[in-house]
Amino acid sequence: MAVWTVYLSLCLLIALSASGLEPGKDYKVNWEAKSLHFDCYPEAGSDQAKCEARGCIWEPSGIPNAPWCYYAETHGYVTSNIVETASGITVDIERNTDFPSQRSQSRDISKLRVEITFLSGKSLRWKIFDPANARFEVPVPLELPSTPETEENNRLYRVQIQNKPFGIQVIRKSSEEIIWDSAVPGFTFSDQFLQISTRLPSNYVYGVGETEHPSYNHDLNFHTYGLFAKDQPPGYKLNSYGLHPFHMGLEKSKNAHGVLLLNSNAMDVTFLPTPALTYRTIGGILDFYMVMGPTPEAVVQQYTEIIGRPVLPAYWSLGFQLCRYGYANDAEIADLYNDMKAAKIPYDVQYSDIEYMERQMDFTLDKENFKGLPALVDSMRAEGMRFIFILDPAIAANETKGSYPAFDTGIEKDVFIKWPPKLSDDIVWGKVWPDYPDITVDNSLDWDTQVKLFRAFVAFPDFFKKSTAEWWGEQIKDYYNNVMKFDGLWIDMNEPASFVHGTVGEKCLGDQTLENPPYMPPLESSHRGLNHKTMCMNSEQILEDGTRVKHYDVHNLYGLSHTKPTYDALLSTTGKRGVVITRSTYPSSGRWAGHWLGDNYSRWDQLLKSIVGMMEFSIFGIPYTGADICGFFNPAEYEMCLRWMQLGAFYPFSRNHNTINMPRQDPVAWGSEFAAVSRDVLNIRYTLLPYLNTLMYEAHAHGNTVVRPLLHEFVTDENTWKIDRQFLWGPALLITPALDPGVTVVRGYVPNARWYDYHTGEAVGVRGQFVDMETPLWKINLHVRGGHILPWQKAENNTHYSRLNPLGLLVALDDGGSAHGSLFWDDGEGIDTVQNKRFLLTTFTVSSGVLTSVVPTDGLAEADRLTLGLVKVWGVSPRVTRVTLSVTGQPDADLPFTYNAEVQELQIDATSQSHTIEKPFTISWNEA
Ligand SMILES: *[C@@H]1O[C@H](CO)[C@@H](O)[C@H](O)[C@H]1NC(C)=O
Ligand SMILES: *[C@@H]1O[C@H](CO)[C@@H](O)[C@H](O)[C@H]1NC(C)=O
Ligand SMILES: CC(=O)N[C@H]1CO[C@H](CO)[C@@H](O)[C@@H]1O
Repeated sequence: MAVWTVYLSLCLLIALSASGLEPGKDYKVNWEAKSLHFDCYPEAGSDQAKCEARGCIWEPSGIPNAPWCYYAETHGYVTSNIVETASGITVDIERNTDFPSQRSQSRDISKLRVEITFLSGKSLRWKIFDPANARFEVPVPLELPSTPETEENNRLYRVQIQNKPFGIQVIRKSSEEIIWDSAVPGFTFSDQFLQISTRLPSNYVYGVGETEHPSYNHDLNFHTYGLFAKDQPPGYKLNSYGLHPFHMGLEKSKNAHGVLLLNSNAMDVTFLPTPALTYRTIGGILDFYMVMGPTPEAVVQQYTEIIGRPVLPAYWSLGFQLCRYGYANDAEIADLYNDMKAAKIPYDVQYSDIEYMERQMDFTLDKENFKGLPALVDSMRAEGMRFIFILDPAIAANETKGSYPAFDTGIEKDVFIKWPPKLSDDIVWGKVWPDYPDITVDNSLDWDTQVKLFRAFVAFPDFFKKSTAEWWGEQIKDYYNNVMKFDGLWIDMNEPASFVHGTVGEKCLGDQTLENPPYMPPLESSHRGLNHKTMCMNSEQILEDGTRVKHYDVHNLYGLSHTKPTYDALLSTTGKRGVVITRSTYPSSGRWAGHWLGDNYSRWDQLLKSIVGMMEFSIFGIPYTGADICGFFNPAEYEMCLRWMQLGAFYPFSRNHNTINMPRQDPVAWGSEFAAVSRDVLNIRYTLLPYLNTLMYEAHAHGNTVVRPLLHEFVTDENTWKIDRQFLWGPALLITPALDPGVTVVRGYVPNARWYDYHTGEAVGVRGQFVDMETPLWKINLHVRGGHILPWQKAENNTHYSRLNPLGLLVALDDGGSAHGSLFWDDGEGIDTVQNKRFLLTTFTVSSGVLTSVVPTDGLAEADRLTLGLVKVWGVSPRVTRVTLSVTGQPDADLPFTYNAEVQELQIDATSQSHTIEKPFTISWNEA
């Protein structure tokens, strides 16, 4: 220990003198940060004796949250056999028995196999498992290359194995940087406690969810995040609805890589100033996937190639949406719709939360208060509107036999989760929203009493089983055909959430170390066990191949298992692709659904956090996201809600949603000024939907991000590495919202490019700088990047009508007078239009005053064709005298235009030509 400390001090002195810094108090953090102190006692209540009993080193530290008990240098495993082949490396490792066992209740697994596979030139996998006894492995199918990359020269990386302690080092060949380095103390592999740490190549690391983060780039000062799917509104250090053990890291060379730990047990991740991170999980195996980028966008493309590319949502789902929990009746929804129409605020989707159901039971309709809802749905749909209804997984169990088919048929088909047969053949009953029949609910009683007296027993379907997916699909189809139409589905409470802990009576059968494991990650209410607000961990689920697994291992997959059957049922029922929104997610959920950021609060801080949340879900491969605009809990306040409407107009999933018993917060609830600001900003959203939709296509086809952190476009500029108060739509639209009360100016970064003010079309004239932007209450700052062409359409009251308008182009020229862009267009709601090439893809280029279109894919049905409308060109400096349209086989046509010399804007109106854009065209402007 002493030698180690001296060595570190020497390093420190060398580092300090090399950097020209003087040793002093401020650098103490740095000193400790450079050391390799990995926490040997993350649980509460450590002391010297307990620490040393683990063979670790006790040394109090003045640095907040720094570990006082840390692993000795060689703690971990040692290698005993290394076999290298063209496609990977296999290593046998053994526990270094110089050190005692870590946790007596969690059996050490002393001999392990490590399998490293060179998946492709840009990706690799390392799997650490028990070769003697099969352990649980995550049953999520990944899309892996069929053959590994055996040609060394084609790989961006090299792998080195270190002994004592055993560790894997991944080196990026181009920079010789070690970007993964687990040759650090503390590696542990026992039955219910697995731990691995790695050094990070820089202080810039993003992702790991789902928890609320105050900034997009992580604070590395010893912050630990517990991860476990829970019905838990986001809050400081609280684990919420989903699990995403994925992060993106930047390197000193300004390259980026991504790492997934494919494990579905409860876990935690600690960020350390070394810089380093530690994973601790309580089951399964250690199965890592790394993608090499080298750009941040390429990281997401490669990651989604493995976990599956995001679904293409229906075009209408990009429209604005309104919801609240607690509409009193269908008349309230009808009134809201009429008020929105009168205020001319564009909107596409209306929801109903659980109030439309009879006693909150799936697949029922409240025939008293919502008896007019099916007819309202029909009439609104006839006007181009869409409906989305909520469904929870839990099915009520106390209805009279024969009166509730969802439960009766579920019993017949044996779809509900039960105990392991050796313990009981009963269902693991929970309680959620459904009420008992024939009772009068008294909302004035406290929550626990209400749950006890009024909430019915519920059963949780096991969605892994094929029979469950079929049963679920039948319920959805019957409801659509016999009760009410819908266009999308919203699945909630699928962590799964329960109002009793574990089961009714709160006594979980069987192995209690599953409910209260020997190591408990720091979770919300972890002192109450893993089953707090969910089902018992010893409940048994059955995978599609018949394997029996414990809820303990698959809890975090419940939402994912619920999502695909819901999406499949939506498609087969409606014959359209629609959209599914889910609360609980896991890697690959994006293949079937979008995600709203949960039950957030109506508070100013949530505006910024929603940007962080969206950026994280962008890299998790779920681009269709957004927070509840104006917040879910608590009353909203005028200015906050107005600023949130402006920000939310740029959420891919743009929905204003509110909880029960709160004052209204929809855009027509606040008077005419508020309605006007909402209308204006939503008109901008609707105008740009062809661009947003094209980005959604690029996410679906290539894995690009939609809400894009600035660092994805400007990674060589370190200023962008920390920016999370601004975001981009794709490469070209910069959004700088006002996020604080009372502001009239917002400070924003203008990255190094030519940018135009969206509202005026004028070039802003600065670049690579932070600037103060005016943000009066009516205005959100939007900038368009020179060099890009954005497709647009005039906004209408909903997308059914806006889609009929001619296609406009917004051409923002770069310094050299060039620009490019593209348009994806299909029927907006067909199934598999991309796979079946039933779409139009057009690319546009401008150079030297000539706009040219090229059509790589022309599979659009005639009915869905678009004509060319208004083309706006920004940054045209010389005066224009003539504009012509050329189409092969037709005489050139002169086009009417206007030129504004002050703004340098050329507006060309091609409407009169009725030119349909699947035919390539050229527009030329002659400059005087
Ligand atoms: C509700 O159903 C459960 C499961 O069948 C049963 O055990 C319980 O007694 C029922 N409760 C009532 C009030 O009917
Ligand atoms: C929406 O706009 C279209 C086209 O302008 C119009 O025909 C239709 O009546 C409007 N619908 C509603 C519900 O306002
Ligand atoms: C406003 C907002 O959405 N805040 C948080 C809501 O919850 C998600 C997680 O579910 C966070 O990521 C958001 O930051």
